[in-house]
Amino acid sequence: MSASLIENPLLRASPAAEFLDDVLRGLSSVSRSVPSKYFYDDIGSTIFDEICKLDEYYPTRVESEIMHRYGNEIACRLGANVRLIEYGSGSSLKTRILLDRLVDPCLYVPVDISNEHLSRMADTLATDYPLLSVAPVAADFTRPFEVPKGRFEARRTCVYFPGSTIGNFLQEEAIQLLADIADRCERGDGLLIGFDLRKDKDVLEKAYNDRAGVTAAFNKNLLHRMNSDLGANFDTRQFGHHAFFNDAAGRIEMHLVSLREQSVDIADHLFRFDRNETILTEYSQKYSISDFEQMTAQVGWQCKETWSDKRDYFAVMYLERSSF
Ligand code: AVJ
Repeated sequence: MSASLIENPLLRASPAAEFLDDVLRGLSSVSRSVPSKYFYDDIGSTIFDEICKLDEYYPTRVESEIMHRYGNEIACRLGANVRLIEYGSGSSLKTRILLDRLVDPCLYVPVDISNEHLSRMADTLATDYPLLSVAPVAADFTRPFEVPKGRFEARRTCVYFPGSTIGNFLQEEAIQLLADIADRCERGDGLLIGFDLRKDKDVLEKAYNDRAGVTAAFNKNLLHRMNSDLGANFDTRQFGHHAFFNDAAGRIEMHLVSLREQSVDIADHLFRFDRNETILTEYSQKYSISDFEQMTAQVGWQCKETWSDKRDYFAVMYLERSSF
């Protein structure tokens, strides 16, 4: 372990009891769903990294391009001696582009729900950036968590929320989350956030239905995870992957489809599925820049600058905490 890695053994994200509660609740309701945060066990995080390399999955590639092209401007906006807190850090690949350009960052706090994945990534990052203090926090960022202070006083805190993860939330939940982040920030603190823009339906649907079937495997990993972590008995061959763009709502919806009538046991509960009945596993909301500006302004954020690619596929926005 590197000397600059600050251990934080007290936190463990998403214990099995919470997972079970959420699954039982989600499968008992009329339109069935499981929260998308449960995709990210160790295997799911690894499959997600594979998705990011797919030709069809443009968001990661385009966001990285934006970070490369405008990285110096972005680093300038954040300023020197920043404390960077990343929500849903995954493998921190885009963060490296930013870290390479930031002037003397005080502390990097990657927050992720996938414990094992997070500690491996924090370890490599601390080795690759020996001058940076890295304090990983294994937590579900939709719930309150403690943010480490670090050894040096930071000039400002900046929350980094890349990858269009915000798109996984319903708009009212997204607004709540952005308000919670604002609450925990001081005036002048920053938010650097990446979100996916609305575009041609065909491009969108291809991104969530890749030919190699990696997205399907990612979706179906949720069934495997319920089997291994909750002792469920899903026959994973009897469920299919279904992802489509819901035009009216402006979002991709991802479902698991029951391929026949069947029953599944989960911890003494029996769930019956009709043929073609679905479990909603993910929303991926596509925003416009002006929607996003309005949405954030409601909860104490002032947009300072937005960067996007030539085709307007993706946007990275820098905002500062204003007074309400
Ligand atoms: C990481 C949530 C942004 O919504 O595009 C990728 C997850 N799901 N392919 C997205 C995902 C299917 C991804 N986010």
